[in-house]
Amino acid sequence: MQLEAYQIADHNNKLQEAHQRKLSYWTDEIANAETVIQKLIDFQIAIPSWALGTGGTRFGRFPGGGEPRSLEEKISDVGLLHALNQSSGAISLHIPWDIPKDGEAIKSLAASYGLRFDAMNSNTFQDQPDQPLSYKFGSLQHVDRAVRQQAIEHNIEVIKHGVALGSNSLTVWLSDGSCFPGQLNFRRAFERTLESLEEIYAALPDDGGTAPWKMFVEYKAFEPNFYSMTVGDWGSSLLFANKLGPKAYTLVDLGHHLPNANIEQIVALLLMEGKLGGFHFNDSKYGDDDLTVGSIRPYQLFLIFNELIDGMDRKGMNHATDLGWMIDASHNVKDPLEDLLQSVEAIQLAYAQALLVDRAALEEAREANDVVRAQEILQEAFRTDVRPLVAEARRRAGGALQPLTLFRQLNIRQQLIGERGHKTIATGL
Ligand code: PSV
Ligand code: MN
Ligand code: MN
Repeated sequence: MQLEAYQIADHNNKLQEAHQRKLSYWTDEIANAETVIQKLIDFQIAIPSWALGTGGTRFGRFPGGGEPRSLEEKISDVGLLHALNQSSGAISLHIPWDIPKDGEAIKSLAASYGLRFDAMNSNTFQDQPDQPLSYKFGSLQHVDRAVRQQAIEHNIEVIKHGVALGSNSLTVWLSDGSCFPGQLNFRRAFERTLESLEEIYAALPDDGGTAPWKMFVEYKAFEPNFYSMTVGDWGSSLLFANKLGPKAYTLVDLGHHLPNANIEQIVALLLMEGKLGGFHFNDSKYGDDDLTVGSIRPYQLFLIFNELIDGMDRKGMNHATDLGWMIDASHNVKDPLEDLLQSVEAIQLAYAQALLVDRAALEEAREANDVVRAQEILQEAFRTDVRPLVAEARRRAGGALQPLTLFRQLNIRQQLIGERGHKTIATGL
């Protein structure tokens, strides 16, 4: 199904008066309101193809109705999200969960919804039915050269799919590691992984006139290996990225840290080093919970954006294009499309709030060791209701003032169930 422009216009017309009232108040209050709105319009967040169906990454899946049955239907779902919020203009694919059979056709289908392809994700953390060698004891770190070679070739295959789709980045997340002390020689596992990554890195396409290809090395502290992870933290990811070269970066997935890690500090330092590549946004209370962005720790999300803006401004980076902005969230108890609308909005709110921080005053307070004032400056921004600015950005871009409300009013899920049936299961974990 596709949304018609009049459906969005009708919805916006009904809400316009109330919206304008709130917006006028805040545009009077906030000196840089116009800049914030413009930055929000330019800011696009990639939707993961594996989050369009229900199902967390662990235990049982409890599929809802009308889930996409093919890559084409997944693209159509992201198209729906983008029509509603005008901020989900990209899709991130996992191979082999979503193999494009005809790259050109898939690319133009996506373009018909205004979507482009963000980072491609390889998968050497599961064995596929037709795969000769097993990843039970790792992939790029494996003691057997033949297993490593298979995993390297898979990653190169993923790059090729990405080239056909117009993507320009590869995210490598490895489940490699060990579950018991003694199982693995840490140093040799690192060296073998580096060697394998070097071969994949060498296969990244040259510039070719488009944006240069990047490799994102995603770290994770635990799971599925529980004693050691070979790319277990930002330190090891940064080591790999530095050794690999200028096209390699660290990718931060918010759920991949040990409890209470100071993620905003990690972000600040990676940016300082020019090695932050992008994000997998989600939220968590305990571990890699993959919950809706901003549902548990919205202040942490704001503090991360606060560092991002500071760091990107200092380096003259373009907020919209110089980092990969992706969601990595998925679970059983919500409609996945509603969930993704919530996640995108949470990211936009944190971004907008962080854009309000009075940076000069904050630096002054820091220089004077005025801890109270520094905290007040941050919390003043965090407690500002930026929802009207985010809604205005959506409206100006052609989206809905309240995407979630419209999603429900139009009975979109019921319509998808009508088209696709009750018992459909999207591919993915
Ligand atoms: C692993 O937990 C991870 O965060 C990686 O990004 C994977 O690609 C994704 O989740 C799979 O769901
Ligand atoms: Mn991730
Ligand atoms: Mn994860």
